[in-house]
Amino acid sequence: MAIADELQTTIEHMVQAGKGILAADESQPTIAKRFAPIGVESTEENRLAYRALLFTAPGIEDYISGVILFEETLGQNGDDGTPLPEVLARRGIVPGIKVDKGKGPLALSPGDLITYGLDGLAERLRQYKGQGARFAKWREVYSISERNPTPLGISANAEMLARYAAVCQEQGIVPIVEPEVLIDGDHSLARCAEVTEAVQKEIFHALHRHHVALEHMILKPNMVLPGKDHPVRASAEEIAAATLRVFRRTVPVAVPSINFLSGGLSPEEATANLNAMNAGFPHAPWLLSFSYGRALQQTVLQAWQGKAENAIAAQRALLKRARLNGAAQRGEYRAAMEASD
Ligand code: 5MM
Repeated sequence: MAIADELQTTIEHMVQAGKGILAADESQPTIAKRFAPIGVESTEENRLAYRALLFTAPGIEDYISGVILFEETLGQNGDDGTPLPEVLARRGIVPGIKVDKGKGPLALSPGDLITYGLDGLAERLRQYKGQGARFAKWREVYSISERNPTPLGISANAEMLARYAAVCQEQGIVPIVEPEVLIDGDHSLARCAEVTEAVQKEIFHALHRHHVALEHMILKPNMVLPGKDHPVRASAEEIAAATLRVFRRTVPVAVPSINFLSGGLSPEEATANLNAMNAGFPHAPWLLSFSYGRALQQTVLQAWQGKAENAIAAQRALLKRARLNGAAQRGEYRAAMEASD
């Protein structure tokens, strides 16, 4: 199949009304942090048990079109020996892979961060594709302070995202481009809007420079929110309006889907904010959906507690959040739905 056809097929499977993406690509330090509060040690066996539970949850394929995996998971097998990517693919869920190698300081630019992992990326993608991955994800992270992100931080991160996306498309892998402006800090919603707008503008300039086909990528950004220590909270409607104002100004309509990250919001807030976007702006030119990690998994971890006998309750918790976010994608979520199983 020609590469453009391959990319288009993957996009059509991933971008569907009422569906979103499950981010289950926690790196080893992050999954250890998620397991710690429930007293589960992050061993290979426990990570496999937990992720196999997620991927086999009955009914999630009605609301989840793709799952982002960590490299270790891509090579693991379920109980019957079926590779986990195949377990997902058989259910009509597209397996993807996080390909960045984490972040660190941007040299000579205090407060700015940069993500590593471009060296050897084409070879790694060929291997991941052989293991079943059809899309990839790369995350750049921006902290807000009075001076950050700096113009250099914004341009260096955009360049990384664009180079990654170009390598992915060359290999027939759909890139998820994830720029996360962090919620940490006491900045206002207006400051988050200003930074997010600058970040998005630079990214789309860079994608254009690197010949990335916008039709064959997915954007995974933060919502526009006040910092978590800001004294004034914003309603879901205010967040939706501020978020869409920024994305209408910056994201070309050729991009098929914007799948938001949850970024430390509670599961209910993440769902309500997505719903407010779809209910308030039904004619947005892109699908507005989710690619949540914590907001889909928090209740699952609480139900599971590392015990096999809790697996069914944990799977039900995942199905519930997937269903409610599927409803939010259609603008049909109501807070009263939280009371149902
Ligand atoms: C699931 O967490 C992902 C991996 O993070 P690390 O590489 O830091 O372990 C993360 O990239 C995630 O895909 C996004 O941040 C969205 O997750 P949230 O929890 O913000 O919805």
